[in-house]
Amino acid sequence: MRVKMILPALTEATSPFFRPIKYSLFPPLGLATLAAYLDDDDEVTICDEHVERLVLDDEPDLVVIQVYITSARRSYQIADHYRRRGARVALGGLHVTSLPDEAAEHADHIFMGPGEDTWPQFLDDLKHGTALRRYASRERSLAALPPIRRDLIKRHLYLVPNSIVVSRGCPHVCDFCYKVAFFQGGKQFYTMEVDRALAEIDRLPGRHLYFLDDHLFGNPRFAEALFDGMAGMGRLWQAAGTVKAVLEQPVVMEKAVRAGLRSLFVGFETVNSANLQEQRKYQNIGRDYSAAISRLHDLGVMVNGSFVFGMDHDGPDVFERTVEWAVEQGVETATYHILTPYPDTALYRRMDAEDRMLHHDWDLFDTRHVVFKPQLLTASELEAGYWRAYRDFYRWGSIWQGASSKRGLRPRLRHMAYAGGWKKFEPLWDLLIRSKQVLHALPLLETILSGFGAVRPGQAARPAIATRQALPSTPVHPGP
Ligand code: B12
Ligand code: SF4
Repeated sequence: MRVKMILPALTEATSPFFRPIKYSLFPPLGLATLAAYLDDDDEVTICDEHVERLVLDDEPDLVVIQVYITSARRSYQIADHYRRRGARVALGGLHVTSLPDEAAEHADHIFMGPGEDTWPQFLDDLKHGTALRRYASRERSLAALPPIRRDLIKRHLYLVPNSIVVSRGCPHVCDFCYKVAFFQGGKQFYTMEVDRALAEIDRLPGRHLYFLDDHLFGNPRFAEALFDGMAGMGRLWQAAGTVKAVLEQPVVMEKAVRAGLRSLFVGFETVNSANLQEQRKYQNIGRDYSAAISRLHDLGVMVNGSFVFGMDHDGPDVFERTVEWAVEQGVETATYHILTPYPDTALYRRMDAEDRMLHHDWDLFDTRHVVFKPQLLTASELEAGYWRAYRDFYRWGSIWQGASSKRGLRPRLRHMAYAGGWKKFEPLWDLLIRSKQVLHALPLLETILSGFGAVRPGQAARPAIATRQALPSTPVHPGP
């Protein structure tokens, strides 16, 4: 069987004028995971439209498309095209799970939730001529996961080809997050077996890794065993975690650093605690954000702070307050989002019930546009404030001020290089992407930045850790 797997892109990612680096960061791991279940004699390709041109005049037997909300329109176009050409089309992913009826109009088969149980079942049904129109995931386990087909990934097109996920979901429940909707009907958080996770890490060449897990520290026992196993592997890695994990799991955190953790994406979301109550982000309420940041900095870990604007208690001063706070804390990189009610989340249901949704143009549900009526701000104030926050945080003056909060010249230079690297050199990134040389930037960055990265003994909690190299604090969603 000829199988074509596609990750369609939103328009801006394919623009001939400018391609933001964020779309060339990570390869399509979800599709490479599904490809692993195919037979050896199946002919399979993966096309990621963010980084390559999609050829549309071929004749695959089965087309598999991963649909995100912002790429839904493009995904449906491609699906309709291939169905007209006689191919069988399967759609799955986050947006299909949120709105299965919408997706079903463009597909022969749709899949809701993670694919590790439904996809092999479908392949088996297909062989027996009994494939269903809809599959909904119920059995949640990573125990029988075959090795991901990384051979299908065009590594040279990505800055961070070594992305990895060793768990699915998250133990928390936040109103604005896609997670509850995606994992409904089964376990909301589960991990690989530690040995399998270590084997997967071992398969990855080079030193650098990026864990894309929603919450790598969500199961402390698993995390501790994983980091113990990784100690001595000589890896340098980045991941996402919560304020709670930083403050309440000191031993796990130290083990993470010893295993190579160099930057952490932390969802602070808001500097306004009434908002946290409203969004049911209970794990952040009453936590000392500053203490978490100091703790990470003392360990030599850089912080990518993630913040959401537009919650009901946010007034016109929220942008300046948030930026000032992050700069004062010496946060290295910041990612801002406009609150976006994704369909089938608790937030969406509340906004819809209050008649506050402005439209359903999914292209604009990209966290950079206002798609609902904010409470204490107008939509244009919110959008303008969001862009201003980016400008203000990444001004040289702010970068300098953030760097000045560090002790010693090297940490300061490192801060300047990282923060500046993402936002001030965008034309250079664009050039590297166009010339398909982006992977070459990884060792280059490692080499340049490791000079700044060494923290002098005594400045970090553990000298053994402090003398190792550091990596850029690559944000998962590095800005607009
Ligand atoms: C890495 C990442 C990116 C990367 C690359 C994405 C990629 N190459 O896949 C980049 C930086 C480009 C990116 C961009 C954006 N992202 Co992003 N990203 C992620 C992140 C952190 C990890 C994705 C991942 O690899 N997961 C691991 C793999 C194994 O899981 P998976 O991809 O979901 O695949 C599984 C299932 O979905 C399912 N499946 C998927 N497709 C199909 C198809 C079939 C047929 C079947 C059977 C099953 C199936 O099976 C797979 C195996 O279980 C997620 C958060 C998360 N933890 O998932 C956010 C996330 C996907 N991003 C999100 C958003 C909002 C965006 C942006 C809009 C942000 C912005 N402001 O620009 C853009 C636009 C993306 C687009 N193209 O439309 C949201 C999506 C919300 C939604 N409802 O769609 C998420 C969930 C973050 C969040 N918490 O809100 N992102
Ligand atoms: S902690 Fe993060 S991943 Fe977990 S439910 Fe909240 S927003 Fe979603």
